Amino acid sequence: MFSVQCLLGFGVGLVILPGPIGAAQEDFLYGLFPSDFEWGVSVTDTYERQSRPGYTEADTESIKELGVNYFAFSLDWSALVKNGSIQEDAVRFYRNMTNKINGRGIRAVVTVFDSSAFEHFDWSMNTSCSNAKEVITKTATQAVTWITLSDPRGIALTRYGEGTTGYYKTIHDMLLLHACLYKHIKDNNGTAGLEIKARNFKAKNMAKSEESLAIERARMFDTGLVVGPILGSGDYPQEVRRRVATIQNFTDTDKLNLNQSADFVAIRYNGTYVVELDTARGNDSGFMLTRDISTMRNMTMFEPEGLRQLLVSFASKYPSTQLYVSDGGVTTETDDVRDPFRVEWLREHANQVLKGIKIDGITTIKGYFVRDLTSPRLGIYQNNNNLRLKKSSAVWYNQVIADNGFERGYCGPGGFPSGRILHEDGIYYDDFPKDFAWSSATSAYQVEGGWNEDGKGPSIWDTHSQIPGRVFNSDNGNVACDSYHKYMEDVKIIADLGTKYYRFSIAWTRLMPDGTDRNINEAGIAYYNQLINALLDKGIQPMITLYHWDLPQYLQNTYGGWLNETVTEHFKNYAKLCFDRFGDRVKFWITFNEPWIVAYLGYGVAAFPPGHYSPGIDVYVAAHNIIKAHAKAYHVFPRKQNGKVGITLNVGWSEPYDMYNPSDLEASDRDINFNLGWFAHPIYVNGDYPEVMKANVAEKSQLQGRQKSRLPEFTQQEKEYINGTFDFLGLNFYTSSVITSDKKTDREGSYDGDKDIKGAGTQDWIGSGSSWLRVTPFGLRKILNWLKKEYNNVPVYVTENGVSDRNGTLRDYHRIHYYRTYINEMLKAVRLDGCNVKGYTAWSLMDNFEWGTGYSERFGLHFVNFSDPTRTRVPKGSAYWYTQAREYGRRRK
Ligand code: GBE
Repeated sequence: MFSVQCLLGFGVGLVILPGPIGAAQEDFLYGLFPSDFEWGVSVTDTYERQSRPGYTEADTESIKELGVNYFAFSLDWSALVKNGSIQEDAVRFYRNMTNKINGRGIRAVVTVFDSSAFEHFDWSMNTSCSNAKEVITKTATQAVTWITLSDPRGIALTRYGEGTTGYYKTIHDMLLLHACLYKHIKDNNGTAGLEIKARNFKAKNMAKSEESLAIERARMFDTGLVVGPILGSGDYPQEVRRRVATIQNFTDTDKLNLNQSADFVAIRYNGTYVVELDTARGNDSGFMLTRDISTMRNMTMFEPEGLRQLLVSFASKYPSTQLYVSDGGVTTETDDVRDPFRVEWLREHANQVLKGIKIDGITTIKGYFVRDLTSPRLGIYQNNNNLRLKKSSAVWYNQVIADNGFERGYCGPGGFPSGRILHEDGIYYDDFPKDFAWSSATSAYQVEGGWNEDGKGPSIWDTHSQIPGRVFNSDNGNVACDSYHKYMEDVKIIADLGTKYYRFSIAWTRLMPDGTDRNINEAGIAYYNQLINALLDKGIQPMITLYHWDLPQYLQNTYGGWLNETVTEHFKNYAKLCFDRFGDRVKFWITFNEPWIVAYLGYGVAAFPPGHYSPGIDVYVAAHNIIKAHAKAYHVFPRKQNGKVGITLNVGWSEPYDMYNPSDLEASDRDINFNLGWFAHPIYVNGDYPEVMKANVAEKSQLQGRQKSRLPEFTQQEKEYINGTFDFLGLNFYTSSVITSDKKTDREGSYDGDKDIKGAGTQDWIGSGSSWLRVTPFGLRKILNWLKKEYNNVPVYVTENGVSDRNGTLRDYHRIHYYRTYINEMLKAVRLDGCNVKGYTAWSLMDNFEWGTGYSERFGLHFVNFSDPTRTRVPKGSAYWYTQAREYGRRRK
């Protein structure tokens, strides 16, 4: 059962080497607990508190929300026994409470006598046992897992002081009490164990072999004293008997009752102490303990590795005893929901448990309990008159339970990690997978020009940008980079970059001048055939976007664009035409580029064409139809072509204002769900919008006096049709924002108001040539982790990422910095967090028409002079850098 490594260090032998924890000690262990592992939470509540109206209901609500299997509490004997007689109402209360907990599918773990139990009455072994037997029977023996005693050594210690005659006598009586209760519970087919507080020991001087003897002896006087008689022979360890002359004897019946009288032991780790032999003072145990103050943190001893050592030593002595680790938890200075030290405490201790199981092979560890649910300054919840608020430690625990262990990376809400994050800062050196798809991108309206040539019809962007003043400087895309004529130069600079992919979009109106299949324009088809073939000639695979915002003007005029479902049929026909004509050679298809921009800027706030202003209603209708159109295109794709079809969504990372404030974490998740989940959830999860979106819009619509939610609904049939319409997810990622929760109560109702969030500054992030774009490389790693978690690690292609400036300098060190740091964060996501990223696309191959800001913002790897009729493409420094980055990716391994 134990690895060789482990036996060397913590076997029953007396030589203690530092080896077993060794190298692994510094590292965090990611991984899962056994599938039947049990998670619990305990409370240290008085009867007075628990019996307040609504209190246990609030308890059960919280433990349900946490997802625990077990809920542990202890009996309060100050309420159970008064004037020597058992109080029936208190017994009834505990029975009801047990039923409530069981009713939630959670098992109650009840401690009969905790360390404070005997403060309340003058106890005797016999009365204590008979009282307890009665209460146990009445509480329903089998509905509960019983802990007979918690920390018997502690009870003795508080009363008499360690090592005194009274101390040993009390422990002796406690052991007999335990045996008495155990027998009763077993006679009634129940389950019972006991809880011990146990210290871990380390030698002051490892080199002195006699001090490793001291460690063994210290363990014997700590855990051995209590569990020896129970898990061993039925008697104290011999060494203890030899050294403590006054220790009492067990009768043969006692021994028989004690022997193996525990179905499990719950261990509460009580810190690591430094041991020195102390023969001079001639005390019983012959050793001396000191605290290791080097491990103090926040005035608390913090040495989680000691827990692992303790578990290893315990399991090697008692290899068949089932173990529960009951974390003692940590008290914080305030009861604030923000409790980073508690998170760190629990995370590091739980991780030692995982190491004990996975690395040391301790198969007897069955579960882990966190203390405490609601006690002020100790609980993982805040409790205000039964109003329960999760602290960040509860968010952490909830995540660990949900994952049944430690997933890599930013796996919790708002990117809150359950484990330690590897290489959060600095550059990480490794290479990308060999088949990683490097690419660069453009879109039709931004580069082609030739806006009315060879039979092309007008799109809403042609119309929009002809109107003076609509676009900055009244710029338009009539000529743009002139790629309609200069595509061979594009192919050349792509080939020079050395990327094996190139992403561009097709202008719908070049193939279908009015957007319908009434008239197919062969000249348009010929243009794209030439481009595709020229790329393939150079070994470059096309990634084609069908819709990069340039809706045929005719469809806008006739149907009102995406507000009318008929347009989805026309889109389907257009998609089918593209698949039929190009699909023999093109294997990578993106239906829509950034539908969020289309719906929000086009139909919500009217910043982009068609300039429709309906921020609370049509914004949702447009999105609804685009999702349907995407699904239709996916279904019409001829599978025999062996291509991939997906959608490209844009999202920023929503950084929680305060990582340790659960409401900010929720706000972050909500924001991302509203931005990206709006489209991704229907397609990648279940055919429907994210729950939080449905709930928020419905609730607000009602408050705004509407009969129906402003968010449209999909029919069951539509849900099934939409769900799963992807082969990959395309991600356009540029920047991040800091956000916090903000309950909105606007009268009219709007998409922005529906989110219940607000911005909270931009910290000191470096800016760019675009007002909305700040340099936040970490956000890419976090959003990739988010996609991994929410969408079942779907293959992700970064289909755009890049940065702008306003001077077009060829010495674009800022752009190299941007690409290096973002690409490195993506590398961390792939190599350290296990994110399924398949490709990366730089936006853009060259400076181009940047929509509302015309030619004033430049994103290119290549410079284009827009007042020069030749529109020569000149590589910037970043183009050379990108070539090399891609090369390194290939060469390193
Ligand atoms: C991508 O969108 C586009 O796919 C690509 O075509 C574009 O060139 C590239 O980004 C660079 O912008 O009135 O202030 O709300 C906001 C990324 C402008 C998302 C900024 C346009 C974010 C879309 C206009 N947005 N951008 S407003």
